[in-house]
Amino acid sequence: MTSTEDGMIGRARVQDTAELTRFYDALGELNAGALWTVANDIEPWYPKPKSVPVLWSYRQLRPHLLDAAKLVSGDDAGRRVVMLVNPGRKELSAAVGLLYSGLQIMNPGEKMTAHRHAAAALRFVVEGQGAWTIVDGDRLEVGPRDFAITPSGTWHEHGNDSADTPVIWQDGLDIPLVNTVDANFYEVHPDLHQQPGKVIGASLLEHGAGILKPVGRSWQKRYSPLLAYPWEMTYEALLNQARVTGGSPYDGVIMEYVNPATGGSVMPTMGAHMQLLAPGLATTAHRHTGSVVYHVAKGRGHSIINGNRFDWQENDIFCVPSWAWHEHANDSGSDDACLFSFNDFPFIHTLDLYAEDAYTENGGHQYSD
Ligand code: 1HN
Repeated sequence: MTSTEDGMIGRARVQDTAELTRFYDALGELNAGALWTVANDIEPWYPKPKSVPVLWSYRQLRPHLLDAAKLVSGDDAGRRVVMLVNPGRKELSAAVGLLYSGLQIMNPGEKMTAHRHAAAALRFVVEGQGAWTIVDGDRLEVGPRDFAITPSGTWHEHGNDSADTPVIWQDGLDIPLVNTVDANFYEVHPDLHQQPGKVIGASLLEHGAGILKPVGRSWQKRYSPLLAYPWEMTYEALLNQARVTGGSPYDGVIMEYVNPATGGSVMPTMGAHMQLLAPGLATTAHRHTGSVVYHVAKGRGHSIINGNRFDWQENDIFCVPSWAWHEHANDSGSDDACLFSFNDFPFIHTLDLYAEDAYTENGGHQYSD
């Protein structure tokens, strides 16, 4: 096993002296510093995220969302969102790692103006009928447990056509990532609204067949040409998969929402999964680089994240920071549980930074302390 002693040779281990303190001060005056004073912090033996595991209770947050719907107009807020803030990531407005998330509420009959930004977004619908979003001219109509994407640079605007019920959905964005690399841009649509195409849900009609893909339609973009992923198709795919395999020891039956043109992730910075935990299933712990935000799409259970137990029920949201041990359990003996999740894995993989470790009796077998 690798030693992780900071006093060993090979690690910075200079003791402070009065003379060194004067030396550090002099460097500081010149906007410089001695690497060995920070080396062990900026080169941790293994990832040490500032993010902590958090569970956001939907039951507790929902009344505040309804308050927000009364307190601010959609037009004034731009987007009426209660964001999910990780206590270790406040300065970045991140839910975990470099991922942002929030719960957005739209009143009956309300519609938001169109804009676009370099940051990419995704939505997972929680409740309400009548929700729609227009993404680059494609009008998508979405309901509970549907998943939709708003890739980087696409014009988007949303609304709720219901006469009497609010719509609540979860937003996920890579905004902390895009801001960290100082690459974000924002634009309001010159006409405030787009002109939608004639066919509703065109991307789903064209690219949603699953076993067939259109011939002669080339797609050069880095994100999926399919923008909406309905729950019914997703759940059916999971149930079919579960008839053939028990899935992964860490995740149960888990499937990735894909770009049907490539089989890869839906967007270059963020990916998304839906997983099914059979009644009574408890998974084995593992850890990996990359951050994940979970939404309980169905059922009840618990997850143990770095030794802390989080009990969850439908519509709760929780996060797993990079390199945190985690395992999930379905606490019902009769009903399945489904977890939707989104992550930064595509970005982590692009940079060859993915690492994974299975839990063993001595607490993991590589890079561990
Ligand atoms: C955004 O554009 C939306 O379009 C929601 O609904 C949340 C959070 C940060 C930045 C942009 C939306 C957002 C956002």
